Amino acid sequence: MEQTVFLNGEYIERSDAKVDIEDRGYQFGDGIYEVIRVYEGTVFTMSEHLERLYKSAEKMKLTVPYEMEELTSMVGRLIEVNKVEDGFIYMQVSRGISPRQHHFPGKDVPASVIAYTKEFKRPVKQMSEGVTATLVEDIRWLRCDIKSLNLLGNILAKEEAASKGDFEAIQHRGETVTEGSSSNVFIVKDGTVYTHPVTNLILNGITRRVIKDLADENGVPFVERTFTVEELFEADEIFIASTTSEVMPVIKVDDTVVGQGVPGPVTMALQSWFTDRIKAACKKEV
Ligand code: DCS
Repeated sequence: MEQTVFLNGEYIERSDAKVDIEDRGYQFGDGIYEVIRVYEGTVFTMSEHLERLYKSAEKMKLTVPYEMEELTSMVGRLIEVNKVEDGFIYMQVSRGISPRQHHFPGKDVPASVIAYTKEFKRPVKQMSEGVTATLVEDIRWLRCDIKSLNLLGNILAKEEAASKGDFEAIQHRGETVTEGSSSNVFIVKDGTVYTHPVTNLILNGITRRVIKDLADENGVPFVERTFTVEELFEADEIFIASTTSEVMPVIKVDDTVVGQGVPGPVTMALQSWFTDRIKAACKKEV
């Protein structure tokens, strides 16, 4: 059966959803997006994602033409009609359709909003076995806090990793490790978790926030400070985190084996508390 998608206020079939060639999202990547997880038909951390969407919009002087409640009910409706069990919602807002010119179109041009759902299973095998990563120079712009559609830097990084058979690219600016191409990066040293502080150089990940919360709740020291490439290679454990990867152990970076070469105890504890958090969220909604 065809999937229903949301396109500027209408719920239509996927194959009927057409985007104008002068949409600024298409021509400039002039827009923002969110990926929101669904577990057992329940949306996970939805308000956090929507709040970040509004924040990204504000930072790029874009007006989202819907209120939070409207986006919330739109998400609910898409999940219902598409009968999403385990999957995600992709939502995108661009600066609308207007003849190509770099400066903003007039205020009368409304933003384009699209959303669709996809089935997606939790990556349980990779979560239990761990994945490998490639270290790459972070060549992105200086506003990585905005969840921009402009992902060329991230794409080139991910492609470099993928071409080597690795799951993720861990990026660094000079000596400092920033984040993955589509995830945040954490190291564990002597029982303490370290991750890049929330600045313009990383995306303030929602999964990162849940992990910080879980670490605090369970008495695991969690330190938000930059760490170096050298510290990365000397870490006891490394993991990455995102909406789709959850708490994902990294067991090798380039040719360097991390710790014992298997997912470490702190990573696995966080992963298991994360699963409990998902289960609790699902139960609450029923
Ligand atoms: N950093 C970057 C550059 C990301 O693209 C993402 C998520 C994260 C960190 C982690 O953020 P969340 O925990 O809020 O997901 N990227 C999304 C994406 O593009 N696909 O899946 C998640």
